[in-house]
Amino acid sequence: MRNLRLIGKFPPLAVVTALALLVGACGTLNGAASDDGENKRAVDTSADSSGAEAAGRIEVEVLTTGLEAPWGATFLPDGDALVTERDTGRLLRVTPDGQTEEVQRIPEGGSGEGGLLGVALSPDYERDEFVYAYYTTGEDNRVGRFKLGEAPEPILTGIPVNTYHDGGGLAFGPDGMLYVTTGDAGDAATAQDKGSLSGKVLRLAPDGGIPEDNPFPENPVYSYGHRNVQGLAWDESGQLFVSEFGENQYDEVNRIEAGGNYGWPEVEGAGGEPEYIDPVQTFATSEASPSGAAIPKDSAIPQWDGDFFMAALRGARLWRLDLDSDGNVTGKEALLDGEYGRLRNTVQAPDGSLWVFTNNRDGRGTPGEDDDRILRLAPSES
Ligand SMILES: [Ca+2]
Repeated sequence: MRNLRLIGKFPPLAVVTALALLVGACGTLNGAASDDGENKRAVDTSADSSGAEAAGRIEVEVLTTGLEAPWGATFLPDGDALVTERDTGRLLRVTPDGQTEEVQRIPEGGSGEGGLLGVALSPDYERDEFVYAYYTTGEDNRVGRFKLGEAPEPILTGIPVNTYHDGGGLAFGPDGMLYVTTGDAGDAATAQDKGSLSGKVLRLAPDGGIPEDNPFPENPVYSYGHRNVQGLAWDESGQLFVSEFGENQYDEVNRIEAGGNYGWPEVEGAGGEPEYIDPVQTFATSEASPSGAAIPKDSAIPQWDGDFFMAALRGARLWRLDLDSDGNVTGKEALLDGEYGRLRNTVQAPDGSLWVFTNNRDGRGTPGEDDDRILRLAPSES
């Protein structure tokens, strides 16, 4: 397992010096600012014992401040991000250097955990210019698609809605299909009902139709028995992993198989019962409560390539899981632990960096004056 650590925990001598100099400017001992800006901090990494990877320091930069509960993100071909804000319904355009501009508002009627949630870009965006969003109305959660500036046209409606457990994850898989994650909307038994859209991972064609190779005929359900899934990410082989909120004991990371039953509400965490697929990793809800997830690729951050990252709300940290070639978890590590408050999402930007969203203005946090923020994690240039 890689020996990666936070400077705040085990500061190397040189960094202790820098830290001492910068405490006044930063007002915190949680990290060390780098030389090139007081808004940058460092996460120290060291190479594998094999020395095969040129692993170096990871720098944490505050890219954007002043957001309000940012939730979903996707990237346009020009490198700008589209970012949703859950409660304002704003769709923002964020440049690679963190400047923000409101594109439009998606009318939504959510309260609590509902609102404007996931956003995804058509895999054929250059040609069709479609953006997809998951949002809450007065009567349901739904997925709509639209061209920027236009009103969304619903392609999937009737996802059960509640103040809690509204799911909201949205992403195109490597197979070109749209995956949608839903919550049980407070009615746990529906997670086991393949005729209900709640407590599921759904798989749709880009036009909202049901793919012929879905596991259940004429049914958007791809996997079921979920409590509240929000994060989804695929590894290099095309295997889907999701993050899932547990109830009182165990949050889960699940490796998704078509047609699989993940146990809720019969089982929370690993039950070991043959009819249910156990999670590949569980967490105490106090250290996770996980939302968005990402698996960085393309060796942009060599020591993190292919690892599963998951933003934790209540846990206020970024979890990194080592996955082996079979998709089993072989190690885990908490990053940014307690340093930035509640974390909602993480996504890899086109330049390879990992963006992380805080969620201290979602009604459950203690926002600082800069919240909410987008953090950018990338190899140190120095
Ligand atoms: Ca489960």
